[in-house]
Amino acid sequence: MTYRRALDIDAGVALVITDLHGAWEPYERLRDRFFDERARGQAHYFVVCGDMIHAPARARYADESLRIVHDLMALQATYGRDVVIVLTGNHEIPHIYGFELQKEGRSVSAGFEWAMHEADDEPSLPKRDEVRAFFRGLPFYVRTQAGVTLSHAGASPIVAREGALLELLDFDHDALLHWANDVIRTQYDVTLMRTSTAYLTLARERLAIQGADDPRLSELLAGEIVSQHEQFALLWDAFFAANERSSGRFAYLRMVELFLAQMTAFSPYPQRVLTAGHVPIVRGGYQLLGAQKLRFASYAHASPPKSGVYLRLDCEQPVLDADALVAHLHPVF
Ligand SMILES: [Mn+2]
Repeated sequence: MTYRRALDIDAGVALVITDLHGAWEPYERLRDRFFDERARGQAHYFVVCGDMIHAPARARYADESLRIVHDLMALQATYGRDVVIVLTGNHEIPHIYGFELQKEGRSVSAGFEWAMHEADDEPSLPKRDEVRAFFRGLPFYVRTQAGVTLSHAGASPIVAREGALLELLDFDHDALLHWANDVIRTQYDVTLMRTSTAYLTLARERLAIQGADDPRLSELLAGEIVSQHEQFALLWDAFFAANERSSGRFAYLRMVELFLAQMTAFSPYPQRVLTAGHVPIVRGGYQLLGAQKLRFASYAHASPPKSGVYLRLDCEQPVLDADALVAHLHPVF
């Protein structure tokens, strides 16, 4: 199967939000605002720029990650994937592959795996397999005639590698998972997994795998194997790098410039400005990085959270620099 990981929008207004990390209240507010505006013909696209899930360790709100995901899946089924647009964030990726994401020695991803396990017993809710398929199918970028590219994590070191962006633009999660499963089938002894207490314990803790007879038994191993593949390294660099915190400010601004130039080469319209969330903490809800990059935070990464903003983007009118987007940021609360 081939995927187009970049969507192109040539006209209409997009309401763009990012990094809700399981916070239901701002999600519901923004969703309802979009549908109000849509009913009046004032907005046409709801764009969720990834990291819908995983409340941070010291969050002052309940983690309703799976509820948000289920809601977005239902909205896409009703309105279409080209109206309710959801981009991949790095926090969604562990659940595609079955690896554990940790922060400060604590698992960030296990809670969501267990929530999916519990929802599997609830007939009215989407099953784990459907949630994983939803994540696998998500695009990575939206490009607009305005010249603004919407992303989760912004530019990354991949711009230094010849052909890497093109590879990312039709990235195939399924192929990578098939490869891992082939490796398991041909090189591993399944009975070892069944009889290893250490394996079963980890599989349970991290992925809610329910014992030796669980059909998902090999998923923990698959996640380990996938992480050794060079394609996975590309995904990791594109989604997990922390912008100027990883690379330094000067190098990062150069990456933004290269990223937009490379994207322009594969895009129907020149791309001049990049928006992203991903990196906390964003005082007052937004931050300009040079002339071409706008970082914003709708809730979880904003400091204070209630200073979070969303972007109301006219996808057609040319935007010449990141500063011009500031007038189109609006408070969530
Ligand atoms: Mn992120």
